[in-house]
Amino acid sequence: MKEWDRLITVEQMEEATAALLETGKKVGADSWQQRVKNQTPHCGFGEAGTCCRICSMGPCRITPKAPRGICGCDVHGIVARNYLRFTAGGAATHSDHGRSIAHTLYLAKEGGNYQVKDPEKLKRIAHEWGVETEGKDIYDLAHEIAEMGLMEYGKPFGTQRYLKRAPQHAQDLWKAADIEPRAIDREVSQSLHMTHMGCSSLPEALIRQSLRAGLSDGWGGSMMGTEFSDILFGTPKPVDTTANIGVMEKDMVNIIVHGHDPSLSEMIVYYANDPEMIALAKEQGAKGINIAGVCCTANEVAMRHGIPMAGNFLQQENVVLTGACEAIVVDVQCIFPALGPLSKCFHTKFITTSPIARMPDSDFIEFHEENAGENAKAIVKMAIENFKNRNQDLVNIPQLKTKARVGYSVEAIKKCLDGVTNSHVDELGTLKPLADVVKAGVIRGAVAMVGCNNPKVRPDTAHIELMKKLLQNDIIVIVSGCSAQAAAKAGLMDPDAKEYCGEGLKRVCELVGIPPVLHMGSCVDISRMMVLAADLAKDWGINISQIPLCGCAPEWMSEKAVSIGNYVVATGIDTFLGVDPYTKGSEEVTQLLQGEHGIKDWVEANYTVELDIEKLGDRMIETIEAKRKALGI
Ligand code: MSK
Repeated sequence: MKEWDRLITVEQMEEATAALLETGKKVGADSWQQRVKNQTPHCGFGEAGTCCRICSMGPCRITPKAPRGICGCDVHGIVARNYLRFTAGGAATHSDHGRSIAHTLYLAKEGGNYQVKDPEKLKRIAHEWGVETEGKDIYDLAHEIAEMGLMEYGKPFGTQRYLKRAPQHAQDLWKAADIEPRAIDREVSQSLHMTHMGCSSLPEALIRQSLRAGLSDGWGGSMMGTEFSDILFGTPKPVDTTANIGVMEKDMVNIIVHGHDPSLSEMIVYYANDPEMIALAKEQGAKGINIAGVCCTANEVAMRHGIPMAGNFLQQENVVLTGACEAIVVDVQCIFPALGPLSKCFHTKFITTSPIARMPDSDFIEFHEENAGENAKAIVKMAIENFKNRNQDLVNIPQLKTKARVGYSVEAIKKCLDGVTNSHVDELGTLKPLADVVKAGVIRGAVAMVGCNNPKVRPDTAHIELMKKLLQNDIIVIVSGCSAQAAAKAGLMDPDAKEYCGEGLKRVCELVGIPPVLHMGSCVDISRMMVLAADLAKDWGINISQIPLCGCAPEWMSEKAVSIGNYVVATGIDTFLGVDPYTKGSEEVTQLLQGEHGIKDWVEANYTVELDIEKLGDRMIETIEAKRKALGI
């Protein structure tokens, strides 16, 4: 086994961050590292999920001396209600992102700001939804499908259309457990209703609704976001890019795109390539324009355009601290309000664009589908004109940069497999060759690693160390969100990283020409992983819960991650968390989520929460091996 000699280590990244924080000190900047200190220790009631502030009689905090809130709700009801509200926040957020993409698709037109880039995918979805495509103008079809997608949010009857993509067995389980998601907004709304004062306090009912709200996200809103983004901006295919803070360019205008919705970032990328804008940048003394991404926007633009990935969640302040960021342009989700005051310590323009994410100390340029081109151009121009305001004394770009191959949509994975085995069955391909190598034990299984950074975990360590451990054990890793960027920043998405794998996985990587960590996109793209698991189960002829596959979020922090966890588990995939979801205050809720006879009885999967990362990895490997044994392989 090779040493991990070519990887960028967490220590190197920390060293770079320390140097950047020194620059920050010079200009009086605040930092998340300092704010964590200010906020520690955290409130024990909050951490255990045992504080209730849903009505104004409290807040009520549960202790042995005060075992019930003023309304009489016990600790289990309080913890379960908090958990459902956590889920609802995440489901609403992802799904609203999906809704906004559906609106963009509805407004797509020939020659307009937004156009249909993948008409084949549009037609496939139309067929899936029983819509006639023959002789229809592609934009008429796009509008029809977009409207049908939008109706999924509020339809009065029926369940989510995409559920039919799951194997029949999963659909039957959802029906039997009464967790089939209906209209997306209804599940979010019902979750808030159930948790209102004087409604549900029965943990089992609240956890059931948590799974249903999660499913409305993963097999509803998020899937809509992913599929419609592919129609509009192209279905990702493998593309080479670079990652880590060293992708910032000293002599260029650096524009950072951050957030989630590709409707914004796609336009910024387009105008940054405009010859008129490049000429303007040169006039201002720059060598050109460099766009780089942070958080999930980085994933979106990397996998469609090979745009470099500057970093993940806890690296967002670092890009400003380089002193070389002309503008950080954001849309929604995971944006630190701290960027406002921080940008004021430098020449950086902090540009907010969405009425959903308004922040102090920012320049607000509202972005609509109708004015997207005009506004993107104005933003790029603003960044270029800001180049001259850079204080060269503050510029420090740590030279950390890796190579990464990204863009493994389900379609791309099937295509890669098809290229090797010639097993082409139809235009959608098959995952049978993947099932075969798992059956043969060449690959032992797979882990879908997702989620954020969280200062409760040494940033990126859990992602990177777990990935290394899994690869050495011939377990392939599929990633999305900030986990994907942790891998890219370290160098694990470089096809050469196959050298670090066990012999079996290394052979597969060589044969198929893939890196051992496969980039599947942003947070909403975890829906791609659900489709992958569903298709693999169908092609293999087993249930999803039987596949040697785990979900893992070792450094998660957001409400969206809880919603994701719920739909991954509800899909039949055992899920491993490195951060507790504020449920440890209730033995009953802990048993429901993590025990042998809670959600496991409904959906054949459950959670494991393990804060020791080494043990978390061991537990995943044990689970994968146990599933193999149960299959007799
Ligand atoms: S951006 S939700 S910090 S993965 Fe999707 Fe990263 Fe987590 Fe946000």
